[in-house]
Amino acid sequence: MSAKASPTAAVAPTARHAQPAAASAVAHASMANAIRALAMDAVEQAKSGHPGLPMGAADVATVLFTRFLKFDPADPAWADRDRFVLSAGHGSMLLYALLYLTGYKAMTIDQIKRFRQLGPITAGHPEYGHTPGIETTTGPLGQGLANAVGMAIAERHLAAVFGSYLVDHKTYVLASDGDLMEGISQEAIALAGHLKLSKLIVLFDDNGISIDGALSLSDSVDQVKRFEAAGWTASRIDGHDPAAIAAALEKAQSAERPVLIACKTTIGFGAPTKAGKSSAHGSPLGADEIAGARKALGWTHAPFEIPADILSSWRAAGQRSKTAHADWNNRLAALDAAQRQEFERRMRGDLPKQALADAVRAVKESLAAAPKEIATRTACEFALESLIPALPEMIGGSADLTGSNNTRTKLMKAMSATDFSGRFIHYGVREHGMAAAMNGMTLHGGIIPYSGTFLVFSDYCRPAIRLAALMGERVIHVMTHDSIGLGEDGPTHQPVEHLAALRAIPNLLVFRPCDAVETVECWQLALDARERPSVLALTRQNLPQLSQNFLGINRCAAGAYEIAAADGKAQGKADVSIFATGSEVSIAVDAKKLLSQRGVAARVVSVPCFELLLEAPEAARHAVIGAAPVKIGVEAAVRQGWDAIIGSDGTFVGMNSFGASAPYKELYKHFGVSAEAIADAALRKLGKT
Ligand SMILES: Cc1ncc(C[n+]2csc(CCOP(=O)(O)OP(=O)(O)O)c2C)c(N)n1
Repeated sequence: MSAKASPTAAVAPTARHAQPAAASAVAHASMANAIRALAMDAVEQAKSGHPGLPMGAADVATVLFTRFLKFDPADPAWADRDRFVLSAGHGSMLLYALLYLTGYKAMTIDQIKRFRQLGPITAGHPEYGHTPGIETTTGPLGQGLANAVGMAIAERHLAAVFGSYLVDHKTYVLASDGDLMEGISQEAIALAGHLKLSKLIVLFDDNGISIDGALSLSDSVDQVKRFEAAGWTASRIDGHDPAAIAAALEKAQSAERPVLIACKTTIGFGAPTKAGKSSAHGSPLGADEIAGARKALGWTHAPFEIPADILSSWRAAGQRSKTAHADWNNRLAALDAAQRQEFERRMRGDLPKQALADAVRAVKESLAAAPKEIATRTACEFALESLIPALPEMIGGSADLTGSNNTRTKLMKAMSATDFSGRFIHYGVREHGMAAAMNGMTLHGGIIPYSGTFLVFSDYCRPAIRLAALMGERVIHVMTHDSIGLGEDGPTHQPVEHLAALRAIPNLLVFRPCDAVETVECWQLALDARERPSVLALTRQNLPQLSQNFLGINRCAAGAYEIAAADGKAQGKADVSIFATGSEVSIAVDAKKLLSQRGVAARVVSVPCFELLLEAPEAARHAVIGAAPVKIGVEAAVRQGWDAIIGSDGTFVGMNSFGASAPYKELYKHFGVSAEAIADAALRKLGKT
């Protein structure tokens, strides 16, 4: 136990910005010990979990939740609540205990007793959407911190748009050594420092212990200096001294930069032999150790029993922001109806349906009137020119590839530390931090973020994309230079396995449009997918516009559709079905012509989205896949995943090695992704060569 720690220390007098502590005589230590007891007892009962962090961070959390955090357990979705992110998600019992103690209805003592079992809302790591009051799913270290940066950006942007009258809250993070060791943390803190996100406050659980033992085994970073170097205000305090915690939080309330408070704590605080050791990190303490901890903490109560006076003090803390919430409701109600409805619409995540439909229609009409032979990345910019004014909630960006990704339209202003109303974020070369910040923006609400990078760098942000899919979040990643078609940059920049790898993530939509019309249709589908993230894989090279007539319907919605019918054959009677995506669809159409010259009737199916096709009802799926004796898949990428469409006996024309550096037309020839190769493969299969 820390020398300065005192299990009976009382809360310091209320400071200037802090809201009053619960009106009770219960000492701070008893309230913090309630967290410790619940954590050690729940982990013991589950025979699994992490008691060390909740026991160590209990003092910090108690001061934050009883005196600073603006929240209302009766309305976990209150738009202007402070956000609290437990980035060190393995310490989930800290958060579950806080939710129970402060009175979130769904978090009953029974849920705590069934920690980590199948069914209850107390999963191993906190999950967004699974448990009311959980702001984000954490587990992979560093993600929560980067999510919080996105939440803080969202707050600043919405405050700039709607006024601090309506949007004025803080984002608090509890981060551990592991969070700060992960590379993503550097991207996140650099971006936050650059943007001077002054309402972001990180409480670092500075316990010097990780799983392998003392942090000194692997780390010697001075975190205070590191954060200061990134433009933060940083300080070090005793994380078991409630007065010091309150004073630091108090100071943070009026900071002009993001704030790091490194709170020196003892992991497993109170445990007689395991405190301060990695043995307290991630396993039950055991009956003897728990008995010893109860003694040291002066906690005489039975497991899961919180004495009425302590519980009622905690519940009172949960009521602290009632007035602030009621005042905010009144301010919202006093707004003029149009502004209120717009704010509420955005926070619900509803699209402006008519405006979106009109924007998509305008793009499609324009493309029908004057077809464009352009790259799909350019088509994306063309679509965005209409979408951005129609959907004010869209915030774009790029990881330092703005000119290549075409994600910034001419009218978009960049967001900066002095002007948060801008709708384009220069994320810097920080793909992982970008994707995680985007998750945070969506979780905050009121924003639909989209990004830009090269498809090959999806590897650099995959963990955040996976979490967006797990959480069911609408974030849209524009990923250009989507194949060997990028040409001379060579194999390091040419994605080959990335489409397959992204398609393997459940709940993610991977779009690969074949022309300008499909590009705007895919954008529409990505925006409509309220609970799914999307990737738009777009080309660097120009492509012909295959659909030249205006069609009101969105053909990509089916995931696949026949873009060129077999000559002279009834539907479903083709000799060959060629399935292709993106830039390979026009190549497939050329192959169909070659086959026609040889008397072979081939049809071409464009497959802009595997997931939508494979999720379609069986009859619809069978209708579009058809029963041609020869099925060929064409994609300048690996075959993995294609068997679901062409069958294991199907023929695949694509890549089975990395790319090479050359002008893209030569590369297509070199790797055999060509109309001739497709036609030859079909003829061979038909026995016609
Ligand atoms: C990306 C990632 N890598 C590894 C882990 C597994 N893991 C969980 S906690 C932890 C480190 C624990 O040290 P610290 O973050 O200081 O937490 P504390 O011991 O203080 O609870 C690790 C490696 C993880 N959750 N996420």
